[in-house]
This record gives sequence, structure tokens and C-alpha cells, in this order.
Amino acid sequence: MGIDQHRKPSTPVPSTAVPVTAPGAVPVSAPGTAPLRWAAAAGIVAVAGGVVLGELLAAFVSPTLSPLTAVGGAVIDAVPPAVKEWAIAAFGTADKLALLAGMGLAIAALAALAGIIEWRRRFAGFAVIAVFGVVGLVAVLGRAQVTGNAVALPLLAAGTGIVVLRWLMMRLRAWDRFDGEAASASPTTAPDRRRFLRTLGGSAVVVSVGGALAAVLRGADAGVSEIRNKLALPSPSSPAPPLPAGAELGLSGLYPLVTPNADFYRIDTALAVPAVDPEPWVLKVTGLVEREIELDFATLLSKPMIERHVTIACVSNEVGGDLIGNALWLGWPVRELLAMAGPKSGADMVLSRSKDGWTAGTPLEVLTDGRDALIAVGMNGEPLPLEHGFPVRLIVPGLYGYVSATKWLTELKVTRFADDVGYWTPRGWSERGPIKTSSRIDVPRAGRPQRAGTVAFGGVAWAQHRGIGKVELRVNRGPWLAADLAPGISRDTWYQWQLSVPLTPGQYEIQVRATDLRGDPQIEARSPVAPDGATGFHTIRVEVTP
Ligand SMILES: Nc1nc2c(c(=O)[nH]1)N[C@H]1C(S)=C(S)[C@@H](COP(=O)(O)O)O[C@H]1N2
Ligand SMILES: [Mo]
Repeated sequence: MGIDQHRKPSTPVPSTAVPVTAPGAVPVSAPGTAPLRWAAAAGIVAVAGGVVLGELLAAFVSPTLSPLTAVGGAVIDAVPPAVKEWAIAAFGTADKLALLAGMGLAIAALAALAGIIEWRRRFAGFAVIAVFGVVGLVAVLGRAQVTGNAVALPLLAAGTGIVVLRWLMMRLRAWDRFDGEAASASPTTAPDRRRFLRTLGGSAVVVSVGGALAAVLRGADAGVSEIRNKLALPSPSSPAPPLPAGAELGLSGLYPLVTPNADFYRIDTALAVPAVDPEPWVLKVTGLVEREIELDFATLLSKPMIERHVTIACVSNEVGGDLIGNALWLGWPVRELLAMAGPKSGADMVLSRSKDGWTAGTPLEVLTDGRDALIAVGMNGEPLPLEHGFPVRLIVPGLYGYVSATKWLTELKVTRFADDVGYWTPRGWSERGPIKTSSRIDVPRAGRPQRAGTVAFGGVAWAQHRGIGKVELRVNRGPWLAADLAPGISRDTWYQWQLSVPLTPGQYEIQVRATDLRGDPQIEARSPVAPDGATGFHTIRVEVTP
């Protein structure tokens, strides 16, 4: 019998006269009829559980990962134009809602089917849910970047669906077994039935609450996403200078010099991405100023904007790590806003605050010394993505993000380091966070054996606002060899470098170090990321084969 041992007997024992044993309980139906209905319900609850989990995780991690949105998008892409036009004509602006409702019905029908199939044949229903997962995965991968999150989310959702269905089926089979075996007036049927119904009902309640929460979060995100998509950014009065010739080395395997938004690292404490409507948004300048200021979004957009490439980095970036990215930011210089407010003497810090309460403490000097510290609204030619601070964030060349790069910006409080602290400072991180001169080897990628001969090495180096003067490589702790350094976009961005080294077969340890334009070399001694950024040379091992 194997896995089928718990299936109902093929010739059902008649159970016509099963009495209702508990007051208020529903009558028990004959096996083979009621269970079918309940199996369908179990399928719906289980699949809904998976879908809701996926949507909740997406709402918390990144709205772009929503499996429902991804599948819906894929449906929209796949549908012939005539059908699309018909849908728009029939439903008007509610076409998306109609699509979601249609998808909901289709998913519910398939989920019911999964439950029934699972009831009939073990694992068959699980397979149906697994197919859901694969469809979600393909849809998400077709839209979002291929990241761990993008892959994990649909799989987690499908896995949850299967686990819940398995659990409900167990309960349902227990009920049915007693129903079948002890068909005659057995009071034991009642607890099993009740237990199944309680489990099903409980799951349905949990799924509904989760679904309601996901819908609220999704609604807020969707509304703000829509506003963002329609937003036209002003063109800069001072555009970024064109990339210097040769700034992007053609070396295969190097990361792009300008990081696409979808690949840009994301770090914040926000459990759910704040959905900030730019319409009521204002930026307040408060504290030790001659004049407090309230700046609304339209006024901000009317200011002369500048566009600059700036490489931002996280203090938690390990040596060799990827919590760093370079983008083209559009914004209004912070110093101009601060000049309007007029900082009072004694002020030495600006505490920037986010919509969600997070704060960063930035030295006033850095915001006023003429560098391109921006109240940024654009990233690589688009409004800021929601995850990266829409509608407005700070970008400060030269400082780690935790003391400068406030997303969903709402307030600049001019203050003193003696009076205020940013979010991370009392949590074991340094009050000041200038970016340390660093370098990284990206080519060859880890674990890729190389052919003997000339082996191409390449990567990036950064010392924001000081600029990179040279990059060197050494093999097995030998002499430092000067690498070719590409021209930087500016001192505020990373620079690419490359070097070809002749190597005979063997195992090699390769290290890189950068020196800034002042002549200060990168620190060799290894130190952890806390409290103020990692140091040490990025070191890779390369196997060279004959
Ligand atoms: N509101 C808010 N802004 C924030 C943070 C945060 O937790 N909340 N984290 C900061 C940190 S530590 C970094 S490294 C940068 C990362 O910016 P990104 O996610 O756009 O790459 O955002 C900064 N801005
Ligand atoms: Mo960070």
C-alpha cells in the first residue's frame, strides 16, 4: 500500500447514520463526498497561504519581487493587444483590478483542484503547487534581477503552500479514516472532524489577516509607485560631465562602472519599504538656524539641479564585499538649502531624519565645503526607486551611508555632535564615518582556474572625495606591481583598474592595494567593519593550470 495506506477504502463503508455528537457541530457527510469539498477548501487555504506569504515578504523585502505582480505582468505581456484593448474598454482604469480578480479566481480554481487531486493521489496536489512556484519563479525572474531574494520568494511561497496542504490533508484523512472505519455511530468521528475544521478555519483566519496586511502594504506601494512612474524629473541645470574616455575598461567580468538601479545594493532598517507620497511631503530644516525652512516637492524640483556620479558605500562592506555602488544622482546641493536657513555658530552636525524615524549625523562642514552633497531626487535618470529613498534622499560624497545617505528624507536638523546622535552611533558604530581607501579584485572571479600565460586581473578602487592615485597588485607577497588605472569619473566615484600578469601553473595568492591622490596608501592591517569600516587588502587565491 505504501503511501496510499491512508486513503479511503475504495468501497466506502456506508455511513448514512452517523449522528451529530457535538452540540452545534455540522453533520458528518458520507466519506468520499464531504472530503472532496473539504479537500478543495484545504487546497484553496494552502495556496492562499503561500501566495500571501510571498506577497508579505515582497512587501517587506522589495515590491519588485511580488510574485502576483510578476505573474500579472507576465500575463499582460503575453496577452494579445486586441484582448488588452478589450480589457481596457471593458474595465477602464479598473483593468488592473479586473486582472487581479481574474487571477485570483484562476488561482483559487487551480488551488481547489490541487486539494482534490492531492486527496485522490498523494503528492499530485503538491506537484500542482510546485508548478505554481515555478510559474511564480519564472515570472519574478523575468522582471526582477536574479538575486537570492528573487529566487527564494516564490520557492518559499510554494513550500508554504505544500506544507499547509500536507497538514490539512493529514487532518482530513484522520477524520475520513474514522468516518470510514467506524462508520456506525462512533463518537470518535466528531473530534477528528472538529480538529480538521478548526485547523482549516484557523489557517483561513491567519491567511486572511496576512492577506489584508499584504493588501494594505501593496496598496500604499502601488499608489506611490504609480505617482513615481508618472513623475517627470527636471533636467539638470548642471549635467554630469560625459564619462572620460577609457573610464570603463572593457575587461570581461568587471562590474559596470555605473551600477544599474536594479543591481544597486540596498541597506536600511525599514521592515517595509516606506511608501512616501511626494505631494504632502515636505523637508524641514530645523535646529540651530537663523530661519527654519519647509520645502515642498514642487519647490525642490524648481531649484537648479545638478547631476553627478557618486559612489556610495556601506560601512558594513567587508573587504572584497559588494555593498557599494555607483550611480548618477540628480539633486539640489544641500549647501544651498543650508545657506538659505543660515546655520548658527556652534553648529557642527546635521541630523537628517527619514520618514521612518531613522537618522544620520553628518558633519556640517562636509555638507557646506563645496562638494556635491545632494538632496537627491533622481538615480540613473529615473526618480529614486522606492527602495532607494523615493521621493528624496541625501547623497554625500566621501562618507559611509550610515552617517550620510538618509533615504525617505524628511528633516535636516542643524545641531551639534555634543547634543545629538545618529541612529547607528549608540549601537556600536563610530560617530564619524569617512570612507576608507579600498580596492577590490573582481576578475578573475573566485574559484575560476586560469590557464597558464598572461592572466588578466581587474577590479575597482575607491577613496571618495580624495580620489585614487594608484592601484597595485602583488603575487605571493612579492613586489607591488602597478596596475593600469582607468581615469575616474571624478574623485567621488570608484575607478576601474586592470593588470595582466604572466603566471606559470601553480597556486597563487593575489593582493590589491590602492593609494589615494594625497599619497596615503590603503591600510594593510585587517580590521572588522565595526566601528568605522573594514581595512585590509582584498586577497584572492588563483589556481593556474597548464
Ligand atoms: N531611512 C534610512 N536611510 C538609510 C538607511 C536606513 O536604514 N534608513 N541606511 C543607510 C545605510 S547604512 C546605507 S549604506 C545606505 C544605503 O543606501 P542604498 O540602500 O540606496 O544603497 O542608506 C542609508 N540610508
Ligand atoms: Mo550602511
